[in-house]
Amino acid sequence: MFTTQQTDAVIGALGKFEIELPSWGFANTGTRFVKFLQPAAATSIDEKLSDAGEVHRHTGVCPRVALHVLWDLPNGASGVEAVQHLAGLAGLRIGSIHPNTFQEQCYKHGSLGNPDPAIRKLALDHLLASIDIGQRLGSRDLSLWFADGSNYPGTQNLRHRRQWFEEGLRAAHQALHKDQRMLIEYKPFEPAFYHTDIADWGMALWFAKAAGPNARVLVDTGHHYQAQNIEQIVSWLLDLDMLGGFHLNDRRYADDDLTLGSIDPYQVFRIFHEILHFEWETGRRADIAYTIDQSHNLKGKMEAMIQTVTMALQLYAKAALVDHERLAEFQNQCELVDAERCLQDAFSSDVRPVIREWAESKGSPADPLEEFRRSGYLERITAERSEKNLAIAGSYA
Ligand code: RM4
Ligand code: MN
Ligand code: MN
Repeated sequence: MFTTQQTDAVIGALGKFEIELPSWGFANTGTRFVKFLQPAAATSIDEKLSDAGEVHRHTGVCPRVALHVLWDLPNGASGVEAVQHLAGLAGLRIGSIHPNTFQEQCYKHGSLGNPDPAIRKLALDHLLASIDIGQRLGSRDLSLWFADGSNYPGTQNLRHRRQWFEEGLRAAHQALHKDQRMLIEYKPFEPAFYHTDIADWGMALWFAKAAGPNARVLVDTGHHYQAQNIEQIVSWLLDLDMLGGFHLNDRRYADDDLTLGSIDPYQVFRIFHEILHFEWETGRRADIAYTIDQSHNLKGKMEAMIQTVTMALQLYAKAALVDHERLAEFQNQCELVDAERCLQDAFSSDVRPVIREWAESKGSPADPLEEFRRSGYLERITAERSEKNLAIAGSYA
């Protein structure tokens, strides 16, 4: 049983928690070897938005959807009105906009880091077009991830590529509306296997500082080496006012994009704890965009998304249970065992009953997954879409 104070802490935290759904999480995806087709997968932007709207209807905390420009607006700005209209029908707003400078042949040796100035210009033009699309859609965050890098030692000039990135990001930043932000994501490897131009949080931080005042770092939880202390990166970025957002997922090996909390829920809890402890200590709200970056090919996409949101709420609620005053005191006194128990007691508490009550009090289902299964939505889209989906080629042959 929780005290009133504990219940209030959880409900207060949950009331401010929102999480963006990725449009790409509803479409067919696969591994490097094959695309696994699902009969209910979304085959168009209206189906993606409809599915995201349904997840929001059941969970109540996902009012925004993140878009991938080339996948969702293949004809650029001319698609903006239709997308805005469809999002409205689904009861959603547009969240972060993800440009795409990795899918076209011209980017084989890089985009903003390409030695060819004409290719760098193509990439910058795409960023500028994405900024414009973001403005028209009322989106705040331009979320940048680059596949740039190289596969073999000595084949690229690392310093020149750094300089070209800095130039490109600065130029893009200049085009931002004053309310828009630029989030810079890092990743140590894949698709490049020797060097990646923005390989870690230090490089992302440098570029964000160099780009301009509205640039921040985005932490994808799957983009670190195995033993990296992610919550320390998070607390540094918070302290420096440079943390802009997250791509949430879990992993066992590399960028596996598994369901959040499926492998290491304590890791996610520790990240949320650092954020809530920062907010408690400073009295400031951390302005962070949480986005799910997962695209399931074995689990049902909508069920996996609901499962992820449910897990995020549980881990955030657990983090809200930490007794910050006591923890701060124990830290100052170097009472190690007691300090550690503050975290462990919160982590091991069962927050599900409080979350169920909270959800019902605001008119959301107590059990979103069960309610989704009862709703008949999945059966309906399976019937409507299976023929289209099974006609898609899954192999790379
Ligand atoms: C990358 C990275 C990006 C995502 C792409 C598709 O690994 O996580 O955020 O947009 O994948
Ligand atoms: Mn990501
Ligand atoms: Mn990734």
